[in-house]
Amino acid sequence: MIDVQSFCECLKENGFDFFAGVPDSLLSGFCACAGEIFGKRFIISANEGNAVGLAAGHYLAEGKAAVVFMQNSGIGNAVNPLLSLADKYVYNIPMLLIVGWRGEPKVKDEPQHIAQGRLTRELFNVMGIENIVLDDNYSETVSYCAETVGQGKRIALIVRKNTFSPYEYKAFKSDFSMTREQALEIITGSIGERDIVVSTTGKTSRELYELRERSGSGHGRDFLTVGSMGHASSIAAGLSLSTDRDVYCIDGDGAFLMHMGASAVNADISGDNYKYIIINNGSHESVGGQPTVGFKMCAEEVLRGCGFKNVFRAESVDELRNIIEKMKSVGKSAAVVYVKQGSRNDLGRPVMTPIENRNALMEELSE
Ligand SMILES: Cc1ncc(C[n+]2csc(CCOP(=O)(O)OP(=O)(O)O)c2C)c(N)n1
Repeated sequence: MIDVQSFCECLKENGFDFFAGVPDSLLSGFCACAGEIFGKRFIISANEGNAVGLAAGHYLAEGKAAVVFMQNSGIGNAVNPLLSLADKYVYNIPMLLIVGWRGEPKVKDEPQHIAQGRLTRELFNVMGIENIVLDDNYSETVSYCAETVGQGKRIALIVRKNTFSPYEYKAFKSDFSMTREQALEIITGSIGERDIVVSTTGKTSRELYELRERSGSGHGRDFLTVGSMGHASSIAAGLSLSTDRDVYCIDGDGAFLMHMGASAVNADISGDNYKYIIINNGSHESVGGQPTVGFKMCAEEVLRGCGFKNVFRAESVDELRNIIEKMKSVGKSAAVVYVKQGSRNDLGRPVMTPIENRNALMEELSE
């Protein structure tokens, strides 16, 4: 196991002092520690492609390679700027990529990580980006990376599960009273019995799954967006166009930010049965609690600007109950629910497969 503090110091000694990326649970110790050491030069970007953009801007201004960090799920978001901006046939921007390897072959992981894990190194290979699996011998590896970026190239460090030591994240604490799970309980308990719920990536979907198990209400009206972070809102919008049932998307602030443009299109195309709810905890809580800009911006104003005429805000249990009643009657609407960070330590994972989930929902919708 690599001590994250020594690893961050090693990066610094080798000239890496600017970071941009989207956090990952395998990188949570690294993100916590690097955030503390590098302060404003450690940026949590809205998506992984934006991180490549930030790294390019940094290189243009300082002539130095930045570090771009991500979970391997985010490679897809980064491919376009890696190939059409940073590639040697375009602007040839050097950078060091640090990539969490979910779904590593032969390591047990969730279905949404399997293909991505199997293809991770191959994807870098076809992009012409040298990639090395990080091991305890990191000091030599980091100086090799410094040499490589010094030659104007891109190089990736692939990080296995349990590579980095844990590092206590000095998370900010918000004063909101509800937890995400309480909010979910209220929402699912207040909406109509036939309504469909599309939930976002991470613990939201895991909590929704457990809530349905506890209440015995079945999973047939839920679509758990276990992967493809940032796309739950579009899945819900697409679905809502061909059903007369109300369709609730329960999103996270990190996921909303990742593909924020989708909200403008979804507000435009959807009908009165589309109900969009962001549960805003100001962080990427599912992967370690790294901050988003969720509390620095006004998501309600953004949603209004996107074309939702009815936008609500809730900070307490009573307010949430109230706004769900309003959402049921006003037609197309959106809401931002402010919650504190945190989740149960004993939170499980769905035992139903994604295909079973898909089939149950499609059967329900055909009734
Ligand atoms: C494209 C992509 N990047 C990163 C991840 C890793 N990831 C899974 S859940 C999550 C955090 C989601 O944050 P938010 O939407 O705010 O929900 P919260 O966990 O706070 O409830 C991240 C970064 C991912 N699954 N996909």
